[in-house]
Amino acid sequence: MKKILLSLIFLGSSGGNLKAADASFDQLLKQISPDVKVQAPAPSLEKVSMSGIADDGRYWVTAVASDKQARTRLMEAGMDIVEIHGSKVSGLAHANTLKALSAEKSMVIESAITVEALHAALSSQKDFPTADAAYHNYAETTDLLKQMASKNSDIASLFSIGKSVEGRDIWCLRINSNAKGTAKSSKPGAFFLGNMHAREHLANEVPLLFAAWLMDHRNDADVKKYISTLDIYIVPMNNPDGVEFDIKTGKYQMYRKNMSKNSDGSRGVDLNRNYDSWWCQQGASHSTWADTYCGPRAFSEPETQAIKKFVEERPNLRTHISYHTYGGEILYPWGGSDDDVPDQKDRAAFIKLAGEMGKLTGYVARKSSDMYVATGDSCDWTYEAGKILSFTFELEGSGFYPGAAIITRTVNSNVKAAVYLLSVTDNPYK
Ligand code: 0X9
Ligand code: ZN
Repeated sequence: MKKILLSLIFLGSSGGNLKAADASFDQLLKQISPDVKVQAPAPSLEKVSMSGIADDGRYWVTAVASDKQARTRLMEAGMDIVEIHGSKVSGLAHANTLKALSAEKSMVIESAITVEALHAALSSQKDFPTADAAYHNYAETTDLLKQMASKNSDIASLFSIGKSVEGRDIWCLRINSNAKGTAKSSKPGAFFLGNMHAREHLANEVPLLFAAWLMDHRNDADVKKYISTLDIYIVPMNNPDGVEFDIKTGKYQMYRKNMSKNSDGSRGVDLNRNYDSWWCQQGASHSTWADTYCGPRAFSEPETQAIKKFVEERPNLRTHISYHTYGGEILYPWGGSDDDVPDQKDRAAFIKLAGEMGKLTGYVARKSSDMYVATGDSCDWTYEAGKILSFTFELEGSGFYPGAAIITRTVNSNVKAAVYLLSVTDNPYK
């Protein structure tokens, strides 16, 4: 029974891949429709206390136990056998049990690693819970972006805007009929950014599948025009380390921040409090353990530095959406101040554009600080530093883990809003 349980755990992450390697936008959406038969949820390795942080004095032990009696003996000695492989068994044993076992000559311990190390070893094999397998993890997001770039190499290119704390590339798909990679362009630019908060997985799906939609519809008259007249950038996953941490046990961790190691050993900085726009003055915390920790200084994090550099190197950017979840809102600056932006022309454009995109999505348009004042906000910074008309989308849904069925409708309505933004990017004030 236990043996079967563990086999299922290992199969759970690789089996039933719903994302074909060369799927089109329509196929991708079909695959994630609610009708898709989802496998029974993979059992979680509760026994190993897979919280990702637990180190409770237990070890993952492999011991020699050639028959039932030997296994019984091990269990009596306190070992929790989880897996049986011929004459060997693996499972959990507390340090005190291990001490007792090694003192007994008849018991042969082959290896013993801490639960933390086991967690690290297993982490590469874990993924979204099976019911949410339609969501793209980092490797799947990377694969899909690479595939789009290679299949459409005349109009699309992929490059990394920098690396995360743990060294993952932060990928950017660029769509532009002549300029590729990091080559400069003077065409008006639109910048779509997703998933800076780890647990907001829908905020990766929307820009990622918007890219897939653009590739599939590249010959539609309007899309064709945008591809040849605009410089379009899509960075769907700004916080890949946080995303992977949130899903790697197969059970969501409700994790928000990046994976920086703070000086006191706690983890993470809130990337949406780390920008240099009234940094850490309101609605942000100096406490390292807080979910709204602003970091030791503005732009202390590689994930925000990458965006800073990206924006500063592209003065042609005119419009921007940063995708978050949840609540169904379209927010415009300021988020860090109760004031309105001083430029009346910009203010009018913010209200007009947010209102139009609100009609297409059903989201409520309002000034960001009307939700709450929070400084260090990315969209305040992109607006102030680059004069980019910047919007925070809080995608629909009533929780951070709304299930896979929400993806299709959210992507469809957001494709409309994103296309609208492209339609005004040449002159957002018209
Ligand atoms: O608090 C945030 O960073 C955003 N909400 S979320 O639930 N996705 O974390 C809202 C950002 C809006 N900006 C400001 N109010 N400054
Ligand atoms: Zn967010």
